[in-house]
Amino acid sequence: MKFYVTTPIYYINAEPHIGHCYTTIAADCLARYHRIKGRNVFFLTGTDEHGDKIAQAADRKGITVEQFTDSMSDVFKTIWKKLNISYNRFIRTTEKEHQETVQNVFRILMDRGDIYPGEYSGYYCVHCEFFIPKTKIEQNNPVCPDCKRPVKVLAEKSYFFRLSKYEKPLLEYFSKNPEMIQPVFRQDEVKNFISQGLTDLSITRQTALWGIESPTPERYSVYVWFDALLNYLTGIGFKNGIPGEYWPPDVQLIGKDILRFHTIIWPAMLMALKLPLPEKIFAHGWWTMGSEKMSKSRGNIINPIDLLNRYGTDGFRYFLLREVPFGLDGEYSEEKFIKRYNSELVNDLSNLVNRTINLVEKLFNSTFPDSGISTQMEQLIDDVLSAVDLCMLNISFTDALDNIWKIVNELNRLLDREKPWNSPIESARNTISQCISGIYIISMLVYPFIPETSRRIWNMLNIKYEDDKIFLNKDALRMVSGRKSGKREILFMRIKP
Ligand code: ME8
Repeated sequence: MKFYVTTPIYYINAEPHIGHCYTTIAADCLARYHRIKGRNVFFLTGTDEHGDKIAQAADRKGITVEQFTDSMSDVFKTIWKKLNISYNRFIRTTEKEHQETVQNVFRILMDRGDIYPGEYSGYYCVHCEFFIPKTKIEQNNPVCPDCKRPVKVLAEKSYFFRLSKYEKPLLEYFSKNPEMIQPVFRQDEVKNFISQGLTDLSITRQTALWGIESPTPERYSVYVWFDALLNYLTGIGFKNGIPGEYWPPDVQLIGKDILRFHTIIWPAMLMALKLPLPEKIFAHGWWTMGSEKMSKSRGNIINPIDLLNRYGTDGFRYFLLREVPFGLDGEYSEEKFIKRYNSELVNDLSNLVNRTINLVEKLFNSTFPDSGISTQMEQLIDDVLSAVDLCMLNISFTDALDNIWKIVNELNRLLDREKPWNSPIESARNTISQCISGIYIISMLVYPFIPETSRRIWNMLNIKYEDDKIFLNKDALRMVSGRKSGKREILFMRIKP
């Protein structure tokens, strides 16, 4: 079974911040989960490199736009490496293959009459890359209704995508497929917007500084969003109108800021191309700082590299996935970060593993005892495995981790209650066996969230896994018993608040 997951492709006018890391880590977590469930996963991310604001950013640095886009896409790749992001492809919209897709799609839709020439008259916000109709702008104060920046006045010949034609088909599709837009509370916003009427979309710019050329005699620049959305097709090898084996996407993760692009323009483009629509588009909330959206332009961002250097990749991944229910907004503070890190990673997980391996060394000459697993523990593991599966299908990372922590907490309670360091050896053997089996399952279950930590636990359990041979499988419990333990290490050290 295949699983195709995507993130937005990020603008490269500035460096990534926590918000970009959030979507990408979430997609990585899904990709890793579905891989260990044995699915054929394709995980696509990348960078959105066209548009005036990119050209202007290069200009400000005094380098060519090619030099700028090369160096900035490397900045993104470097941070994804530090964050252990296991993408299958990193796509750049400046790649030749992508330009071909965009021009190819443009031609197909023109041949079908879904793209036609006309004239655009209205406003354009370079920052939001958005055409704004005259009715949405106050004449004496022409600023973007979203970002409040001054807008450009446009009156130019342009090609249009016949978006209005898809008003009814989109509404019909959403009522027949209520699972597509997630979380469900976002659906009304989209449906209401469509019901107010869709106008055809200008998809070329005569005066844009930097973009893909339209395959028309005038050679305009293709509108950045029309270009960017098509990355999801190029990324999996779209050729001559055929998208290949991974189509359609199983999950497309986005932030709520770009919901309408992904749930109106994008599905309408796919309908025009006569391609199946994505199974699920999930719009998560925003990380805020002092109640304002964290954003490059507001300058209220947390530099992820600082956090990574201080607390490590897995602490960072864990916090982002655990702190806020996926779909809602969340306010970032270092205090919250440290609190969660110390209580859940240090006190619960790290201590459990350290205590257990320490007892294996002391009581069992560093050899894992092997008295099987109790029916109660097996029941708990079974329950957690099914609960986590459901959470991951529903993209509910917090609930998945809550469930995994049921095993962590149960094992800590077991150790506190049974005190194996102080009990007859047979009883200690039984307690430690439960702990080892439980820790093994925990190490598999946390792998999508904190993969480096799983590797460190596997080292202590003396198990070696190749990346493509990790399977979430309860039967593998038996492989631990009878082995020598590996070198013990502390997984997470307490942070002083
Ligand atoms: O919109 N909290 O790129 P972009 C949570 N290139 N997530 C955030 C966030 C925040 N404060 N800030 C950003 C674009 N994000 C287009 C996309 S796709 C075909 C083209 C995340 O660099 C979130 O995923 O502005 C959001 O949707 C995305 O970054 C916007 O990134």
